[in-house]
Amino acid sequence: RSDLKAALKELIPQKRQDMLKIKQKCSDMKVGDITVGSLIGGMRGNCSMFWQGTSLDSQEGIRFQGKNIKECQACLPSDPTSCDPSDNFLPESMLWLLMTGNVPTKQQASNLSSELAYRGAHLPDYTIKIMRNLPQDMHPMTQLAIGLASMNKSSRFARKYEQGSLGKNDYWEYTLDDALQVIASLPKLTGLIYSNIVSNGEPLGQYNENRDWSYNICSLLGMTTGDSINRHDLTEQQAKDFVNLMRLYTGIHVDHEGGNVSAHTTHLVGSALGDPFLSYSSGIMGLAGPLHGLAAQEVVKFLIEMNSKLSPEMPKSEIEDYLWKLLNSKRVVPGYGHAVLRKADPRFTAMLDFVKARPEEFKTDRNVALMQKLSEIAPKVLIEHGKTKNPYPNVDSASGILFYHYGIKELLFLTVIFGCSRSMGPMTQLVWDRIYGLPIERPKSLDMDSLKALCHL
Ligand code: FCX
Repeated sequence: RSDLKAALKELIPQKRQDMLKIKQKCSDMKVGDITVGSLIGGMRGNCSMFWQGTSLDSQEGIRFQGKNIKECQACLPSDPTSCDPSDNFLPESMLWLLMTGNVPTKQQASNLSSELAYRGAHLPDYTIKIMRNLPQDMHPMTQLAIGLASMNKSSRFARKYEQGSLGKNDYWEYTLDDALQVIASLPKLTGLIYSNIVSNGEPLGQYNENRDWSYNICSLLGMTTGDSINRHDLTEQQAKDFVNLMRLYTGIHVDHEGGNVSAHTTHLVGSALGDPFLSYSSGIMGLAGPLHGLAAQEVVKFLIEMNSKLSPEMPKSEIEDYLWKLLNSKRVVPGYGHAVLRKADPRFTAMLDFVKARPEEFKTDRNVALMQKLSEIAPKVLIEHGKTKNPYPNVDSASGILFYHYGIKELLFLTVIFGCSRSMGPMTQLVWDRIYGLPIERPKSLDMDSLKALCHL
């Protein structure tokens, strides 16, 4: 076991006191005004959620407990078994940072990684049975949501709550146990889904309790050289790079403050005291939408399709024409725009840096080349088009095509990898929701008559 629970126990009294003070002294303080535009416009700009781990600045992008991506890359511990300085930090380090607000020591990160590896080694029999019986062509995100929801049977929080023996102040401990179990189970669930899709359920790799969370995801996808089938004949270096891509991707997709669909859904369902399995299963359903998590897959389709229509040199004029045709047919350019961000997504920059650090690996990949070209050309076209508030690339414009490069060609599956990563932020928040004893969410809605009356119509 890691000492995460002990670290939280130390933090809780002060944090609870802070929250109590805020509640007692500032409950009537105004945060902002809600406009009719926001009411019928997806609540944009309506600041009405509390979210502890991350915040999104429209200009600078995501900050994890106040730290931007570069700062996280500089301070979060990486795989303790490797001495390669170019290794990305472990997502487990990020989880510690999100949960506690502190950068973990190497030992703390390593212990948390071991705890997750231990917890994730055995899925319940009934979950494995359910997963193995799902149709091969069922949407991978549906499979993931089903797998997670089935594990509610083993929820410690749900059991204790049902027994009626749990005081409100102690909810968080059982929620933390479940939350860590959700995160820990994702490599195996992901492996089961992928093997269901590509190999008739035959395992593609081995789960190793001595390896980190991302490594186990890669291994179970058949993407490591040591303990998996290595379906794509990856070289040692490619397999190592793929593990680092997985750590990078899953390390920076953990959270994007509270209002995005997957995080908000998890929080909302959890607010009714749903356990972490049910709450995150719902979040996964939200992530599956094409305007949210599925966008990475849309981008890959888009790049492949566009590449098939372009001349080999990919001239700028042809790319511009292609984009205009798309926009004139009222379709969106996938991978561009954002509900909050107003600059290029720093997560996109991080993915691009991964490519730039490996020029030999990517030099013949036309899709990756097009992804890079588009990031220079599409913003100008979108600005001229004049609708999009943010004409710059978001992370999805680069992420999927990198997984595709190494051999993950089953596009619908890409969002499952996103789902592994996104568990960490919303699960952190659920634990803190319980620590603070936050109530069920229940915003007021207005019907059409009330809206018309308000607008004097
Ligand atoms: N291409 C063309 N038009 C776009 C566009 C794009 N990439 N992005 C936004 N627009 C259009 C909108 O469709 C809207 O048009 P309308 O007035 O006719 O309805 C107008 O520009 C204003 O939208 P805007 O306020 O800028 O954006 P929203 O907050 O409504 O939507 C998303 C944000 C991300 C949904 C939108 O930019 C989009 O559809 N992008 C493409 C899909 C995508 O990449 N999604 C991933 C987002 C992200 F990373 C994530 O959450 O996972």
